[in-house]
Amino acid sequence: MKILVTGGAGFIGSNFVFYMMEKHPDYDIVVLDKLTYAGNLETLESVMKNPHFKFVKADIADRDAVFDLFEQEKFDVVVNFAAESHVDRSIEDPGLFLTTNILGTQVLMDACRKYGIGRYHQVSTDEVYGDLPLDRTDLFFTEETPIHTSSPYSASKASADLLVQAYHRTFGLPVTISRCSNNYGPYHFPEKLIPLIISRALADESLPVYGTGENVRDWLYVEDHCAAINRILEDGREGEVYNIGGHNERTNLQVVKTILKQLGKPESLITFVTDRAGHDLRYAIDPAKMMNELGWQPTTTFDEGIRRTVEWYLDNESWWKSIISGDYQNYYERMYAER
Ligand code: NAD
Ligand code: TDX
Repeated sequence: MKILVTGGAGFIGSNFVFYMMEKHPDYDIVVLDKLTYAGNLETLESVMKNPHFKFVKADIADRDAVFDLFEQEKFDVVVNFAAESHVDRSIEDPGLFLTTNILGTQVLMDACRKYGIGRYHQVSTDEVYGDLPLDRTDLFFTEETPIHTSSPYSASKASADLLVQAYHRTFGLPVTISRCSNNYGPYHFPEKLIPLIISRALADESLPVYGTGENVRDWLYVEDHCAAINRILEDGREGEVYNIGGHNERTNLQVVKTILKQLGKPESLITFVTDRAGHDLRYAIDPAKMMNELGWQPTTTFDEGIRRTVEWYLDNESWWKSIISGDYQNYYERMYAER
């Protein structure tokens, strides 16, 4: 079995590589990653020398590079994590989100059509469903909830999902799509809420909370997301969408206060700042299909997951400090300049 993991130098992609290499040590895994600001090759250092692992630096929207790789490697499965993933950046500059998230997806699927594939899996997000009201805690996103996007990021992810479904219907491409809630855990880039709060609190810096901090996110420990994708690859039905989430809803303020408590830092660090434009109020996933059809269950509670995550950031200061200082961006040149 040979799997192409795009975006494997990012947060969830790298955790997926580690999960799969442990679960299926005989699988061959090729990571294709452009190493944007969000990709960090140091994250993959522990698997770099494994004979079942290979890293390729390329852009999923670069048709020639992608087609060359498919011709050489003959993949059985593609899992597409590669994306511009930060909502705030999509508000600053939407263009790159459209190129990578939509056109990049098209290039990968065109390569699958030309060279053949057992399964193309698109890693999507619950943000394609828009948001739910704060005062209707009885409502959840199901796979039938209409697409209704808020940010350029979510619009680009939803566009890609529609294209994936069109390639299934029109060309018979064997696809699956997963839509997961907010992930957290090791190797999360420190621009996102949880790692941003941990790293800034450790430096006794102010903690920016958007608006009133009452917006709700549904948090899932990253390893549970990886396990769910593995189950979809094993037994998921072609053409289907699977929602992934673990019923761990928290307001942003609750999340920030939980982290401060664990770190023994004062709540006076919290600073309310101007709200995000178009800020989604509440995300909440109904994961019944994953559970009933594929027998998947999340295994990490929020309390346990956040404890492990904070510990990981305490134990791996060099990883996130080199990101904050910008040093990690020279890593590829340092490692590969002579090769
Ligand atoms: P991330 O930003 O940490 O990583 C993205 C990776 O993709 C990086 O390694 C980056 O270098 C790479 N990349 C970006 N553009 C590329 C391109 N044009 N060609 C090749 N590689 C490129 O993102 P993440 O949080 O790990 O998210 C991974 C996927 O999961 C994304 O598709 C995202 O939409 C989805 N998702 C994320 C979450 C979450 O909470 N983080 C939740 C649900 C779904
Ligand atoms: O400084 C901050 N202060 C703040 O209050 C940041 C960075 C965020 N927030 C709020 C905005 C959100 O309500 O915290 C919440 C979480 O924000 P992000 O970490 O930026 O995540 P979110 O916008 O919810 O999107 C994430 O989950 C879905 C990922 O980044 C997406 O890639 C994924 O699809």
